[in-house]
Order: sequence, then C-alpha cells, then structure tokens
Amino acid sequence: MATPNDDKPATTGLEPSPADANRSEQSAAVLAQEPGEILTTNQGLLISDNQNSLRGGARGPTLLEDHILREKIMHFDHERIPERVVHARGSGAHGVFEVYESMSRYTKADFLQDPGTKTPVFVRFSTVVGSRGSADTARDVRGFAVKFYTDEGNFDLVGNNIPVFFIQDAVKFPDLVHAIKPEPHHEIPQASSAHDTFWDFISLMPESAHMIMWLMSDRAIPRSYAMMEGFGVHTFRFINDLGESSFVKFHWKPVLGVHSLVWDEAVKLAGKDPDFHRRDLWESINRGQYPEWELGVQIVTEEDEGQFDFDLLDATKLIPELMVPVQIVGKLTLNRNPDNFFAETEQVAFHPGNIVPGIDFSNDPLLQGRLFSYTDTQLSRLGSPNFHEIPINCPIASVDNNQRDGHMRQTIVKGRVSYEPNSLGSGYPMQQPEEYGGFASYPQALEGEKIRVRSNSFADHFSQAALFWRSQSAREKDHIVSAFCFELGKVEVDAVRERVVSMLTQIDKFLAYRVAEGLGMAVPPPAGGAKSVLSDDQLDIDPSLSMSDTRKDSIIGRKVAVLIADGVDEASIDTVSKALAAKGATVKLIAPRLGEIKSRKHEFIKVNRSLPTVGSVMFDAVFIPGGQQSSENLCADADAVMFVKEAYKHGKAIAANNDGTLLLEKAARSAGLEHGAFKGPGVITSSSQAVDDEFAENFIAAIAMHRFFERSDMDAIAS
Ligand code: HDD
Repeated sequence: MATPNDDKPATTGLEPSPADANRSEQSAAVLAQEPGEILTTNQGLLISDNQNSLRGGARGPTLLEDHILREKIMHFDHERIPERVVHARGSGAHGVFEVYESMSRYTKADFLQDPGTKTPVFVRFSTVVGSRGSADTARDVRGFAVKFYTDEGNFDLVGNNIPVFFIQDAVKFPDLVHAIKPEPHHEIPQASSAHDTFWDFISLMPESAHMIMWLMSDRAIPRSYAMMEGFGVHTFRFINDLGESSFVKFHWKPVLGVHSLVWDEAVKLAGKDPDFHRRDLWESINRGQYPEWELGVQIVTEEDEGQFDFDLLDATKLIPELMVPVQIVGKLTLNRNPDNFFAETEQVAFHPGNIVPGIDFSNDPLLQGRLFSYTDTQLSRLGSPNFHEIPINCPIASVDNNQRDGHMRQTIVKGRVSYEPNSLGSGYPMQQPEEYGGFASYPQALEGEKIRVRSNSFADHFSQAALFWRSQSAREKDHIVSAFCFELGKVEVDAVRERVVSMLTQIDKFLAYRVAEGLGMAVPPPAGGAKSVLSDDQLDIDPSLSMSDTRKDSIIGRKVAVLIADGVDEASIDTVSKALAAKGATVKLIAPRLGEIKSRKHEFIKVNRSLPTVGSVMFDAVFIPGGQQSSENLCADADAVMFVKEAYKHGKAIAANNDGTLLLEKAARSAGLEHGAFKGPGVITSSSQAVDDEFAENFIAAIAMHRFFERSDMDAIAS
C-alpha cells in the first residue's frame, strides 16, 4: 500500500494516483479522525491531496491560487535559523537534578535545600568551533550547559569540559573566535584549531598558555559525553539566608569516570561516524543507561579570597583540588531524549545571567562580558525577544511582568494594565522583597577608578600550565606533544610556530624541546614580550588534573565487537555476550556480510553490522570467538585483520579463544610485529573451545581499564 510519502508520478496524470487510492481506503478513518492522524495546513484545514499541486488542467501550469502549496513551500523556505556563532554543533537531553544534603550553610537557592527536591534539567553538550554539520570528535573544548528549571526561576550553568578559558577578559572573545573559526577568505579548516590564524592569536596571547595545554591533551577528544567532566569555569558566589557570601566553583564529575579517545581514533571516527558522541548519548538513554554526573563545589570564604597565588576572578586559573577539595553535593541524571531536535536542542537558549536567589556573579571580567552576550545572541538566532516563551526555555516558575508584544508573542495577557506602579490592576504584578524570595544582588563594596586595566594579580600565565603538564602521566604527556606537533605542523608561517614553541619554554623546557624536535626546529628563546611570573609557592602536581587515575571498574556503556564468520563456535559467543551485557556493555556481532551466518553446528546467527560499515574505532573492545572456518574466513578478510590491528594499536581490550587467536597472529604479522601474535596487557586468550566465566571476567576487567598504553609495541604499528 502506498504511504503518504510515496510520490511516484501517475503515468498519464488522469489515472488515479496511489494517493487517490490511499485516500479512498482512508475515507473510513477520516470519519473516525483523531488529532495527529490527518494532514492539515497550519490553519487546521484538512488536506485532501498532498501529492499534486493545483493545476490548470492535468498538464497545465500550477495556479497561484494554490494556498496549500504556497503555505507549505513558504514554511520550508524558512526552516533554517542562524546557527550559534560558537557551539553550533550540539546534542541535548532532559533529566533531573537532586541535591544529596542541604546546602543551606552556603546558599539559600531553593533547589539546593532539600534532598527530596527533584529539579528538572535540560543539558546541551557541544563542540565550540565546528558548524552544525561538523564531526563530534574534532579536537575541541566541549560545551556542558545545564538549565535547571527551579521553582525560583531558571538557573543556567553554562560551562565547558575544561576548567579554564583562553582569555581573561570578554573583550577578547570576538578576536579569539575569529582566530579559531575557519579562516574567512576560504572557510578552511572546519572544526579545527590546526591552522595559522588560531596559533597566531595564541602565540600573541600568553594568557592562553594554560588553556592550550588542556586543549592539546586528550580532554579535547572525550570518549563520550558521559565520560567527561564539566566545569562552571568562573568563580561564582553563594549567598545564604543570613546574607553571607562565599565563593564557589562548580564541577560535574562523571559517574563512569573520565575517559578519552586517542587522536587516531578521533580522526577516523570523524569519517566513520561523525555522530559518535550524539549517537552514544541518544542510545544510552534509550537503553536506560542514564548518564550521570555528581555536582561538586569548591567553596572559598570571603576571608580566604586572598590566600592564593592566583586571582579567583581570573578564568585562566583553576583552584587545584589539592588546595580546596571538591565537595560532592548532588547528582544529575539524564533520562529522556528530546522528542524533536530543533524544537528543543536547537532552540534552547542558555544564559550565564540566569541565576536564582542564593547564587550570584563574581567580578570575573570574562563572566561579566558574557552577561551581555547571551541574551543578545538569542535575539538574532531565535528571531524575537520572546524566545523565553519557546517551551524548552519556559521556566516552571510563573512569569509575570509588564513586558509586552514583539515578534511571535505567545502569551495572551489580559487586562488594560502593562505598567508598574499601577492602581488599576491593584498594583500587580508587584515587586517581591528580598526576605520573601525576591532576587537582590550581593551588596559588594566597590571602590576604584573607572579604568581599562588588567589587574597585576592576573599576570602569571605559566604556573598553572606547568602544574597541568607536571601532573600528566607519561602517556598523557606523549599525547600532548603529538598534538602540538600535529597542530603546529599544519601552521604555514614559521614565525607563528616559533612564537608558540617559545611560549612552551615558559611552561616546561622539556616540553618545548620535544615539540621543537617533532617540528624539526631549534628551541627558540623565551619571547621577550611574554611575562613569566612563575609563582614560587607551587604545588608539584595535582593528581586530579590527570585522567590516569580515573574510575576503572565499570564497563557500563562500553561497546564490544564480536568478530564472526561462517563456521563460528557459538558456545563462547553466548557466554561472553551474556557476561558483558550483565555488566552494562553493548555487544554487536560483526561479520563480513549482513544477514545470517551459519555456525559450526549449522545454526543461523543474525549479524548486527557488516565489517565494511564499521571500524574498530566505533568500539571499546573486540572478542574473536573460535571456530576454525570462521577464523580462516576472518584471517582472509582485510577489514577483519585491520579491525584487530587497529584495536591493539589504540590500546583496547582484546579477547580470543581457541582458533580465534589465529586472527591475533595474522593481525600481528600484518602489523610487522616480530613476536607473531598480539599479547601482553589487555589481551585475553584461551585455548579452550568453550570459555569459562573466568575468561569473561578477565575480559570485563580489561575493558574497564579503558586503555593499555603500556603495550610497548603499539606505537610501531601503522594504521
Ligand atoms: Fe559562551 C555559547 C560556554 C565564554 C558568548 N558558551 C556557549 C555555550 C557554552 C558556552 C557551553 C553553548 C550553550 C548551548 O549549548 O546553547 N562560553 C562558555 C564558557 C565560557 C564562555 C564556559 C568561558 C568561561 N561565551 C564566552 C564569552 C562570550 C560568549 C566570553 C562573549 C563575550 N557563548 C557566547 C555566545 C553563545 C555562547 C555567542 C553562542 C550561542 C549562544 O551563546 O547561545 O553568546
């Protein structure tokens, strides 16, 4: 039967079209019409023919009179709205936030008082640089924006997955964004910082030193949104019922731990699955494996503000967790996918200025500038000052004020009064005194001249960049060096490259040496202009800055490929798949072709994906079950050999039993390794035909480790 979208042309134009047939079949249904079942115009007119425009005769011209056609095409013509000027590519989900215990000692914010309160949230993750159609896995900062729909109004925590920022003052933001976005003359490169204008800007902005260390680390290529941290970045204020203020930094700690991709994977995923992160988020919520983060706060009293050798108002600095521990205070759970990407994820409008009583701003000059930018940008992006009426942006708290009219106004306010003070409306809506919940800004004492100047307390650009570097594991350091070599290797102007390496000398001489070596250049002297005010009183390292000691005992959300072909031994597939699924991993059976394969015992096994449509980069681990014929088939398949070789190179857990180990040998030989088979950390093998629980448990423990960078031969493998 034809579907409403089946628009094959009728052969003569006089014969009944499939839609006509469809229509008559549906006539009974029309009579029993339910909302949503019948096509209508935007005026609610029932449409009887959605296949043909109105013509003067079957072969004649289309008539201007066709109001149905004109309405449909007009709407289509305007389907696109301007994408966000930054953070254009994103993905979102609904969820809930619950505080663990009352935060009343620090803040009167109502949603942080009672552990029983469930505050609805909408979260949007994003990349910064790429446009809407770019790839998820580009090296970039990830946006982590949370809208809390509290009963006191919306609170937006518009943060990133990196705790510091490139610049100290919002006046530099347009320059930063112009530098990092594709170069304006040819719009190249997309979604990448690896080009001259970005590094030119960075090389002249030593305050960016700390941020670029994070950006060149694997933090900028997360494994999944559910495995990355989030940070409010700026210092905010908490204010309690007594009017006492303390400074606060917000953190999101992922329950699954912090895990990243490796660069080679990120690059390949951009082609094999550019939607890798958004698909992961969508699928895990659909499976009921709800991503979770704990909210953490670092609190600094007013009296302690001056105890640090950096300024709390400087967004290029973090508060090391060794100095001020993060207190875990609540949990965010994402448990519902949006129904419509455009209506919710695209139209959601965040604003760091959306705060509630009990939370206030600090004087961070980056934050202060943001307070203007976000309402302004929504006006041009969403086209109307009434964007707060779009359902995803509507507070659950009542909205009552005298703002009126404007494009696309939805609210129909009754009565003649739209001003305050008024007597004709009995004075409503009226102000609410602070003691009854009205918002009042923290009365911070101000003094000083009206000047354009940067405080001297913002001058140390390198101490924390060095702390970050020193806190990384050896492998993380290797990856940072490679990232610099890649990015600066793309730079065409030598002077730009030299200035950046010269900047690195002020972070760590060995880092600069290694990058210079990778770029085939001498280490330049430290730049004369860049201030280096290294603090004497530094921490040696802060373990929280490294990802190496993150949680490694869970495989929830991990994807495991099982490579099979005709003749596979089904017994071990079952044992391993069940054990993995019980621990929260997703298992996919991958074979050279789709359809079904015939097992050793002539049973049919349905294949989930064919080898040409996937890559090892889309999985966290691989299992190769036994079966002589299956192994021989896979060894003869270049895609299967590549799959295993690449998984080994990327440090992933690999398991094989019985003849399945032949593929490990074949892949190792094809990788040019002399020892003849992949082995060592994270490679689990068994000669048994039927694997036991211990084999499955060892494999599970290996997957939970995320990566085995200690494989000494992995770097030698080309992929
Ligand atoms: Fe911003 C979007 C995070 C500095 C101006 N920003 C945006 C989003 C995130 C951040 C997560 C995407 C929100 C969403 O998903 O819709 N921005 C940050 C962080 C910053 C920061 C953590 C520094 C600590 N931003 C910043 C400055 C300015 C802006 C200094 C301007 C002066 N940001 C914007 C914007 C955007 C935006 C142009 C683009 C789209 C939007 O707001 O809604 O207004």
